Amino acid sequence: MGKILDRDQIRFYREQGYLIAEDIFDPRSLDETLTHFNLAFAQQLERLALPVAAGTTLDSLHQNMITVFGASVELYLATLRMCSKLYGVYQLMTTERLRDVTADLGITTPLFQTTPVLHLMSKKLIIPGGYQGFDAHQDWTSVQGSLDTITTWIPFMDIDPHLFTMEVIPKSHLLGLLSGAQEQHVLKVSDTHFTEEDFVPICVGKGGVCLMSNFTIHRSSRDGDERIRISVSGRYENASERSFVEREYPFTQHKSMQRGFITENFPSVEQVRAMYAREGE
Ligand SMILES: O=C(O)CCC(=O)C(=O)O
Repeated sequence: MGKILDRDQIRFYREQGYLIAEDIFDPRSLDETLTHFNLAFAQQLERLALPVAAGTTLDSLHQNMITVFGASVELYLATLRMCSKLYGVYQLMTTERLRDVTADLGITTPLFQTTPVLHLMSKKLIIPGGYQGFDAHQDWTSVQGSLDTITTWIPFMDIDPHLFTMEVIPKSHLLGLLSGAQEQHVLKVSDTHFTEEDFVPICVGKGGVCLMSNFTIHRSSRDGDERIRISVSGRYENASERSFVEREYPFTQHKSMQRGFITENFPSVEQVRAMYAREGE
């Protein structure tokens, strides 16, 4: 028996290709991370002299995102990109209880090929011609590492079926790798492999996680109201899975770096010195 999951939960995961585990994260650390997301958007609004919304963290975050989005879609995307790299997001991924749950499911030597990804769904934040949720896909193609890789999907709020949640097809992992068509972000699984009725909405409480095989068909639901849904999705891969070892640790994702200056003539020597002259600030 595992440290956190019982035998029935482990069996459920193996048979169904997904599992919901509640009470894995301290809700306060989820809230703190949301506060940092909100701060990131508020800082940009202050810089642009635009109004910063007050209220509960989630409502003000949603409103502040909408205002930044209205001012500049580029800035909105840049701010979201930055948010996905914040400490709190990494802290979630490395939470000991999450590590233990994945160990219960067989990830003996966890590794992270990818950085965590934020998924955000809101009717008021639809990028023209861009991402607003994913069509039916399997996650294998995005990493192609260990066969037992687990997708971890962590929401920042209680998730119900009308919150643009993620939907999965139980047992679809046992179909193996399926044919489909490459889209911008995912390889869309051909709809010859499933019917609409096969999908099950993932409902998980704040503090919980949905764990899913890399072969489980899933997609973003189109069923949502005026609320915002934010979740962070990551991959627990296994450095000791036999085929991964035999295939000599392959990765799909590679590091790339921009050489040269992003901002010309920045920083000046005065700016550098001012940074170190802030004693007692
Ligand atoms: O959050 C979503 O709507 C989709 C997440 C997803 O497809 C993924 O993490 O692979």
